[in-house]
Amino acid sequence: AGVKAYAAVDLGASSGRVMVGRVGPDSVELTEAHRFPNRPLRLPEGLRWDILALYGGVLDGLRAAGARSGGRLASAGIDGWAVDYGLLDGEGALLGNPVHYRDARTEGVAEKVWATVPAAELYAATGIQYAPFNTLYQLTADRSTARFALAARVLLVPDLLTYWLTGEQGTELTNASTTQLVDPRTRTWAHGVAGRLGIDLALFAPLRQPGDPAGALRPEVLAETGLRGPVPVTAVGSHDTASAVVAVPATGERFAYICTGTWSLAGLELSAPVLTEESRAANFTNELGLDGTVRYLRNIMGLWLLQECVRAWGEPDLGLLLRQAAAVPTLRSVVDAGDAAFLAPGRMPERIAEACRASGQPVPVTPAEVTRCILDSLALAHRRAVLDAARLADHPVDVVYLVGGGTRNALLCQLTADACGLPVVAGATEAAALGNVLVQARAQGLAGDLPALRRLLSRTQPLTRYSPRGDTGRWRAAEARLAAR
Ligand code: ADP
Ligand code: LRH
Repeated sequence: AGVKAYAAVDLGASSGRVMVGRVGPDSVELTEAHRFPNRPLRLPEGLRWDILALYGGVLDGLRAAGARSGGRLASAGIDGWAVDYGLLDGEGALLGNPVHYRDARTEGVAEKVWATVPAAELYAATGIQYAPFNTLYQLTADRSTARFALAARVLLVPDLLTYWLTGEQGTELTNASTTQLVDPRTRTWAHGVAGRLGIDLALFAPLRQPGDPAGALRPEVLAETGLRGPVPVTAVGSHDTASAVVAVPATGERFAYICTGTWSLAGLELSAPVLTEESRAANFTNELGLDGTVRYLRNIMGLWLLQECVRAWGEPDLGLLLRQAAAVPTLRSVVDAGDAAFLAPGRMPERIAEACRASGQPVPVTPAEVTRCILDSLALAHRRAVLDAARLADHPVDVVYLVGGGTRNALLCQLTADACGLPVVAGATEAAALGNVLVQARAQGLAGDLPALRRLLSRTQPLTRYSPRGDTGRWRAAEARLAAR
């Protein structure tokens, strides 16, 4: 009784998917309606997202979601990767393909920004960790382009797709926080920073909170997807990581989480930002979450390292590769999985080998050895992020929750438990979609604060537990080795 169907669109850097969530007071069921590749394209002008192909995937997915729900959806919501945006002209037409955050155009831009607003002041005002692709730096790089001169609006990628589905424009708060133009204390635009940098905040549509209405599917969209209207669209935590953190099946307060997919986002949920200089030096970010929360976390390069190697090796079977990697001895060599040197695509096995050689460690040669080096390095980076976050925020941690596609990698889950010296609970592989549907369900009347939503998940979702093996001494030593370099 009281069970309704919701469509969650989740756009990851490696694939987009549309999931159907059926949610009631005591049940949550998620099934995949449609998955489509997200294939960035290298054009003469640089690396670009194929945004129209993604929109096509969203429409196909909504049609498939409708087919699974008798043509009736209680609502739909979109989340996706952070920081990137489309520019619209005065008539609302898209000006070119959105630039990919791995594009090289932001090289050297941060230094120019810091000449006007020093990095320390930027952090104190926005709480966002340095990454070359933060929207602030992308907009700064964009400002000298011909298309920017025509731009009347900036829409972050999930907001852009929401606009195409509904005809209504807004800027959802959790993703807005990744622009580095939001003050995490007031949870609204950082006018001071924007003003000093000459960024016109009127380019952004008004802020929306997760749970706010975001319009309804346009008649053309209903016709194309075969859905019966009206279908309201809900602003969810439109940053995929914000939605994934909603779906962490925690039952207490002393937990850390790691969202593992293309990226690993590892940290804590807090009620207030940590804006100290020590926190900045440790490269922790304060992104905004549901219900007034702060996502205090570190961005780690994540399974991107493995994806790029697998691509270079001609897409071998991942299951076999991971079984072979499990047989390689632990911690022979590690690289810094937080290093921005691994951001750009291409030559990944070589770049990892070079990093090992340069630091005087054994050079991994076979795909199994390289894979093991990546997974050990990721587990070590997870350890450092969890322990650093706990220390910097003065927040004890007894358990680490893993969610996202990386939970399908049992070796990574086990190594993370070993490295952290803490029990690991692996939850949903499609955590972002799960958090997305819960926020929609709540907007449609499901009762519950964030802890209650999480308890609902802990009762209804399959969880896998990993206990730490052996002593953490070896991981501590590897951590010290890496820090010494
Ligand atoms: P994103 O949302 O960033 O696109 P996902 O959360 O979907 O990423 O995670 C994708 C990653 O999950 C892949 O790079 C891969 O390493 C891992 N993964 C997916 N399926 C499997 C599997 N069957 N076994 C092991 N790892 C997997
Ligand atoms: C993960 C993610 C992450 C961002 C990165 C650009 O998909 O949204 O939180 O930092 O993409």
